[in-house]
Amino acid sequence: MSDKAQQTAGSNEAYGKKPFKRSRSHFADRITADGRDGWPVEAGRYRLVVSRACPWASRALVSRRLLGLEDALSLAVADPIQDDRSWRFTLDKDGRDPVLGIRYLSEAYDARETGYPGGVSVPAIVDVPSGQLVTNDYQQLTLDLATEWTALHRPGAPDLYPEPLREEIDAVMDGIYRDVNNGVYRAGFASSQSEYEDACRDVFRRLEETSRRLADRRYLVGDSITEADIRLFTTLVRFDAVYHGHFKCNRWKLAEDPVLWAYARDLYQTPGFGDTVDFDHIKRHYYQVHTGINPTAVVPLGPDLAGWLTPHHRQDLGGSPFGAGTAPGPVPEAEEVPPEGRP
Ligand SMILES: N[C@@H](CCC(=O)N[C@@H](CS)C(=O)NCC(=O)O)C(=O)O
Repeated sequence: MSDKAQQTAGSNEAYGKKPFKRSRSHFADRITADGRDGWPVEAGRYRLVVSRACPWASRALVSRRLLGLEDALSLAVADPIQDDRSWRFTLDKDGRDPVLGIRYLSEAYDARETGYPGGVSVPAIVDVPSGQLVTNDYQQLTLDLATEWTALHRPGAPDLYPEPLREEIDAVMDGIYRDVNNGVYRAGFASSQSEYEDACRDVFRRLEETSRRLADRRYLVGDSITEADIRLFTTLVRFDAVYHGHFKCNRWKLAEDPVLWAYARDLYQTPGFGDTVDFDHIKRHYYQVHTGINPTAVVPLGPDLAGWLTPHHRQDLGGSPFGAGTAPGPVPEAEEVPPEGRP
């Protein structure tokens, strides 16, 4: 297996002699309003493929809900447990995605580039008419949903990446990406004591700094939800369920930091966030797929999820979740998270 494939994040091969290094997304075409990469924004043309286990894919799930893109950009949810051909559609009837007609996401990668040697990752956007993968660039994907797909946003959609705040949002996201979103992976897949300790320290140093920032402001930047909150949320919501135990980020639990725990609950209870989260998929994926760090593949029973629904009182800090906009409507019936994945 190539170095690149060995170090594909999230795969069971991600730990080895070398330090954990996240690979760059190989397919970085953008779907834009002007179609400059050959992929114009178009209602019904593309399919978003996610795993609800994956934090990077979950960003896209939240953005799509907040922006009301459910009808314009359809959704395929992969089985949280990959096999040796990676992400598969075994949750669907006959093990095939009903729109793309494929059994494995890799088929869309193959349709785009024969013999692509890298890993298959989610999130991915696939062009339905050709069956080709368009992008697996998780960093750009949500920014494009916010800024390029505006013609298809629902009325009242929030501005998740407002121009005047972009510099600050980017700076906040940069530190959170390095030390938190990716930091937990660096800790979890560390192959030496010192690599683990460095990563774990970075995780908690940044979380403590973020907790101080959020003590007297409801959201990370400005007075409303932005892309920065979405990116922090997808790691926080997994923290006690998988990162604390499985990835050994265990200096403290999220539920032990009053500020971050209330912040995460506030977002969880905001339409568009918690209604995309499947704790069952999250736990089974991490504990059963990464058998190098959990050889028995036993999935723990805890933590108790009931706390996610308790009052957070963050509204007392002011701010309004959607700015001048409104909350998204209900989750489409076909996309509801099953009871076993919810508190
Ligand atoms: N596209 C990026 C980030 C997305 C990512 O890491 N997704 C994970 C799931 S959380 C994935 O699909 N990994 C490939 C695998 O597990 O086979 C990458 O290749 O590193």
